[in-house]
Amino acid sequence: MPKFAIEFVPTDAYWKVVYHAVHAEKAGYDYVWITDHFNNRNVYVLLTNIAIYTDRVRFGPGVTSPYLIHPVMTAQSMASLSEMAPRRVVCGLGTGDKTTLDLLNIERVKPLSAVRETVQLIRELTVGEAVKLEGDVFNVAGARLNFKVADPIPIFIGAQGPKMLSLAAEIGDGVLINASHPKDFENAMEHIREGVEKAGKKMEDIEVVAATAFSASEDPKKALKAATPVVAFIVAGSPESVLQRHKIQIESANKIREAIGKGNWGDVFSNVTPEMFEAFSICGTPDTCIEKIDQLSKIGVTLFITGSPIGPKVHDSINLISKEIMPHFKKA
Ligand code: F42
Repeated sequence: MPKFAIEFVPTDAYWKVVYHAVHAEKAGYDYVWITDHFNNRNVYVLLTNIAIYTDRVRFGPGVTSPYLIHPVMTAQSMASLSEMAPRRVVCGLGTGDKTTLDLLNIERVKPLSAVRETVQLIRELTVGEAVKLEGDVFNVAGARLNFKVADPIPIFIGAQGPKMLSLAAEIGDGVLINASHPKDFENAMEHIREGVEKAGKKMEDIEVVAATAFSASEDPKKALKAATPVVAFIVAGSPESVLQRHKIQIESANKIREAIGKGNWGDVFSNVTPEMFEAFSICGTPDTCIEKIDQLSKIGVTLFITGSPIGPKVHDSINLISKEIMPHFKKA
């Protein structure tokens, strides 16, 4: 029976996102994730407010990049949040979207080493240890926080490539996979199992998290319309191997990429095909969504993120998910 999370991309004013986060807690969600991109609202401003205005839901950055924010600062921020909301914070890490990091000319050098070293720094610093690290990416001569958390903070790692999926399962408490289709999870599970075995863990020791593009509405046309921009950007950012897995023509993806480059949004949206919705989103009526979530949980997904756009109207879709979709899984 999967747990439910909701993910907000803070493109709206912080108070709107916090309002939806409080509503999501009341609606029965188990987690709230806030994405972290330098050009949106600051993730820790959001998370601090969520710590203040909620009292049960677990929450965290999903995901923050060590190339943008040094791991010791993430350790400091997460430990400070944990002091505000003991046993409720979860740290989501990832290498960072290439598209956004390219704007800053930040290259993701040795991404596997960077993530491994970041996890080590955060785990050791937040429990009050003095840390020395001469890594491939990070060098820390001797750092220690002047405070520590009562309980270790779980670390979930965003991963899509095979090696990162395996590493995330090996060293993380959860693997966050940006995908919505069973084919992508069948592919991911092979690498996740490999990482779990390497660490001598069992599959039930980690959360397998589906970070989906999600849009629920009683009116399937409205659900599709809301999901169109998100699917267009996923297609544009998808590697060839993923497009091929879903039999999506590279030419169709390139048409969307070119239209995005020109800012020709009419062309962007008109080039999104039904196969693209099928491959890169879960959208439609509650029954359609239930069927797809069911498929993913049968493959091994244990935590299901209803990601952007969530639906045509966020508030109404949170209510719809809470009343029509979650109960199907809570009673199972
Ligand atoms: N990115 C953001 O910037 N902000 C977000 O809020 C965010 C949310 C999010 C949620 C879920 C999720 O799955 C991803 C999310 N992302 C977000 C994207 C994430 O940050 C990454 O961009 C995304 O996961 C894609 O990266 P990846 O996991 O596939 O890793 C990349 C870097 C990759 O190339 N991985 C390869 C692989 O096989 O896994 C590694 C290739 C490689 O470089 N290997 C070298 C080697 O020699 O093997 C490395 C050697 C070394 O030492 O590192």
